[in-house]
Amino acid sequence: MSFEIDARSFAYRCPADGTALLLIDLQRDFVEPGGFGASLGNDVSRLRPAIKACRRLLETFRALGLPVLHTREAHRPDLADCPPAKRLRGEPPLRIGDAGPMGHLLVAGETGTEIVPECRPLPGETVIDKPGKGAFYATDFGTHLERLGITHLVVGGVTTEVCVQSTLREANDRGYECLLVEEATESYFPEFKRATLEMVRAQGAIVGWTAALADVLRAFA
Ligand code: C5J
Repeated sequence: MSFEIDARSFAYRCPADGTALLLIDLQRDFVEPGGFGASLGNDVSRLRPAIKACRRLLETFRALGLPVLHTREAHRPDLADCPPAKRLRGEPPLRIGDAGPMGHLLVAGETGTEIVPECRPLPGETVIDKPGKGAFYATDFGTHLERLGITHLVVGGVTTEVCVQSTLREANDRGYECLLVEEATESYFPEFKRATLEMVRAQGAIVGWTAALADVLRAFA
């Protein structure tokens, strides 16, 4: 059995026994005031629409019994996995590891790295803490995909041009067929989201596919 999604730039086909939902970094640090995203000067309210769309995808995949994987951008409390170049860049009021209203920024186990309640993982769903922007770098994400027999990833999360795009490119280079759900991803910069969607699907799906949420839900109904 397989699903066919009316995607851009052309149809996306994925097998029922090889497709997973991947939700990237839907953690409080990026979508709530006082977190890492806000410390960089961003309007975090811009990301909220993606949460609702990701929730719809979660409900659909869970109802079908298809695998769901979540990532969080989260460092070890001792920051041993945070390169100084990442921590010290720029002049933010709070840096990675500094104490803020939701605990130490981008540190595993702190309130800020909790996934938002709407998309909270269920027992049995894989959760990957990643120190980089891409989900494969310095994690066992690839091992989990192999264990689950995954070849196709339906993707949502934040932010579009940073962790989502990095992960799509890493996955594409490893041979995964990826579809990014347009309403299920957001950027602090609308023009970056638009450009990312276009560059992903350009040149005959050079990185992957994009599709409207309604078309994805219809295909899985
Ligand atoms: C960022 C992410 N934007 N999850 N991380 O720093 O996209």
